[in-house]
Amino acid sequence: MNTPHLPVSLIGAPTDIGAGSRGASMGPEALRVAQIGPILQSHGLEVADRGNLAGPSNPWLPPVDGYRHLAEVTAWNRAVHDAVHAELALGRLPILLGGDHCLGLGSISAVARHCREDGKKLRVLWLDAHADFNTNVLTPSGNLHGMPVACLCGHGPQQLIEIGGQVPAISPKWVRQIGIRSVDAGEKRFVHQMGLEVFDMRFIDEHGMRHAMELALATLDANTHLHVSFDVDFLDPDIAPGVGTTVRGGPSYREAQLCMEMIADTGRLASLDVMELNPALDVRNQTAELAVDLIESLFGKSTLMRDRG
Ligand code: HAR
Ligand code: MN
Ligand code: MN
Ligand code: MN
Repeated sequence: MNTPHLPVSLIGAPTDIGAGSRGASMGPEALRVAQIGPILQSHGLEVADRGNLAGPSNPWLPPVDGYRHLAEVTAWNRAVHDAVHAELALGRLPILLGGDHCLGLGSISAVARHCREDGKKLRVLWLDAHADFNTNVLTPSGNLHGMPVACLCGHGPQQLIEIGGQVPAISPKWVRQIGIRSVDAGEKRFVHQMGLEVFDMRFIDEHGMRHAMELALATLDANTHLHVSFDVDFLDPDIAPGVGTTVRGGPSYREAQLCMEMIADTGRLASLDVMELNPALDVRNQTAELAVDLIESLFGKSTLMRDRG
């Protein structure tokens, strides 16, 4: 560890309420089986596992007005918001163990609220194959895990967009998306219209992960709270098969490590989501183990070459 870190709190959110396939509800336990807590402790971090949040079960119903399970998604996101905000208020670094990515809404709206209270600037890094910027009109599926970024920016159902106490919870200017390679047609127009900064796989192919991350991390200062929302489908499915919506052509193991290492180097990481891990689709928990390996790098486990006094 190069920089001392805030004490960490693990918060499990065992649900697949916003997803198009079942199984992300088992994500928190798979991350624990992969030793997320003890491994972070082995690097000198103080880690408290708060256990799992509770919420409604998945009724597996079709969309209504372009949303699947809106009432249940709202209940889960309120629980996530309250839990994440409580840890931040204690001066701790929350790690949300998903669960599907609809819960990024509750998590980041809590982070945004905390930043307003603390007078901090917020930067959100959204590591994902998908932009998650759909609305009920644009969505091809009705699955709310495809909509959290739009909801955070104020575009979504009232009961979701107001969870953090202010609408919109965040400005699109605070977001950097990395690894994007699957965006629906209407969603793509909306991403451009709202001016989201996207480092898609084409950009990473042409300019490299290093340059993408230099730009995504530019202009951070000592007063910036850095939030990472890590959708495990960010990774190439050859190395990370255990997700519900694989998209080929994602970052390699080394590209993903570099991404995490460059975030660690900023010393600004203050909250984290680990989302969309689906153990029902994994092979011998390898995707959970890979996620934990990358999280170690995110917290500053560095290679020998970089370990300078
Ligand atoms: N864009 C598609 C939709 O809205 C698929 C979204 C999949 N999202 C996630 N999270 N897996 O990134 O249905
Ligand atoms: Mn604080
Ligand atoms: Mn996502
Ligand atoms: Mn995704």
